[in-house]
Amino acid sequence: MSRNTELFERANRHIPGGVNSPVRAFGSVGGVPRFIERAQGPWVWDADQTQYIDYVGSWGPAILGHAHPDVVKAVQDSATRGLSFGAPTAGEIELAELLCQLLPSLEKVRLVSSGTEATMSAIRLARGYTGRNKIIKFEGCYHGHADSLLVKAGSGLLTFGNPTSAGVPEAFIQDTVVLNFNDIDGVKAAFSEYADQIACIIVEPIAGNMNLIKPIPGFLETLREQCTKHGAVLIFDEVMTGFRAGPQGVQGLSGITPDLTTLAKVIGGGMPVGAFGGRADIMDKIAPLGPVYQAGTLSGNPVAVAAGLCTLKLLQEPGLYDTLAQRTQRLAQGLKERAVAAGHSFSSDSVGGMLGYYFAEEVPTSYAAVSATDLSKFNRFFHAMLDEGVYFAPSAYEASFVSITHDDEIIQQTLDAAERVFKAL
Ligand code: HOZ
Repeated sequence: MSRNTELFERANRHIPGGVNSPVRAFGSVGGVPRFIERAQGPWVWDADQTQYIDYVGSWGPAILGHAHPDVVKAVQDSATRGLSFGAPTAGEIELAELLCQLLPSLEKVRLVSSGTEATMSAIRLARGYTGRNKIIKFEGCYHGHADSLLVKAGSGLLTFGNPTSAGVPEAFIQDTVVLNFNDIDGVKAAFSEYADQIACIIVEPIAGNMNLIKPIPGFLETLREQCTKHGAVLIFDEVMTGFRAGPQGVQGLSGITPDLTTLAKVIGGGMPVGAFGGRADIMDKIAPLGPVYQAGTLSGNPVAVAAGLCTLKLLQEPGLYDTLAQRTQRLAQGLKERAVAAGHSFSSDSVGGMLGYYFAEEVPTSYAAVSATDLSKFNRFFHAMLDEGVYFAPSAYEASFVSITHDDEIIQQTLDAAERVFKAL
């Protein structure tokens, strides 16, 4: 029996589904999840010592490649000075200053420990600031697992076919208005209907939790315009795209300024850090300044902050994002060429270091369109690539991630493997 199988059987005895986060269970692609023992640069090794080119990258944080020596050293140095104090540290100020400097829409920012905490807190803040209850979210966007956001949500919920979670009382979601991603008219209609009841729109400005789905021209502009017109707060959930889609996330690429932004993943460099920030007049409603409560013992944890700071500083190397985007684009384009040459309906897309590929003629622009792609072919492709030593995201509803250590040779190896797989599929 393989060591991965042995570990999965053992895990299932005491961990529900054998995993601590659902998509990891390989539930939709089938088979045994790989238990990772170590990682370096673009590589991961599983419990059977099989080596893979990794395109999960911890779902985004490993943008510099796994175990970057400077990041590891920053963590080690910080850990020797103590793991957690439950009191403020200078490192938190430095990270907050850097985030505000890098993202002009942030005037103030609060650090938390995960993306879920960031989005949950941003929603509460938007409601507290506006004194309104309704929120708008989009089908297939995933904003973590806070109750009011688990309606028609992406990521693991789509992967397992239950877009709305059980255990969420109707009362908790009666104020969540769910619209179709990229449905400009739907947004306008919702504001016509609910006008001054809407506290906020929360959106992944490029969705990364129903595979990679970009906004159509005018969509983000409409969100901005409607929120401004009706006094609602526009929240860009850049947990996935922040410092990943580009140096200033989607807000930098689109030129659209949200009122609040949620961040996680890259800003922790692989350690648990999240953040929400934005306009000072809104952020000042947070306790201890204002009436909206939010707290956390491990918020701004010094070791996690050290990893995040080091990562963000390294990302400032001139040209890094251009190189990352070019390589990711080459991968996306190369996959498409090889798939089409082998006779498959296939499309692909990329932004910065995020990759999407779809067994469908056209790049999807909505949850419905992603669901209409050939999911069973995706699953067969995923496993055949795994056998070739390439570890893509184990769900057609997730984006894949490229790091700066995925150099031209690694991309070529991936494309060579994909060519063999497409021919045999
Ligand atoms: N929800 C994450 C991807 N969109 C997966 C988290 C994990 O399994 O680590």
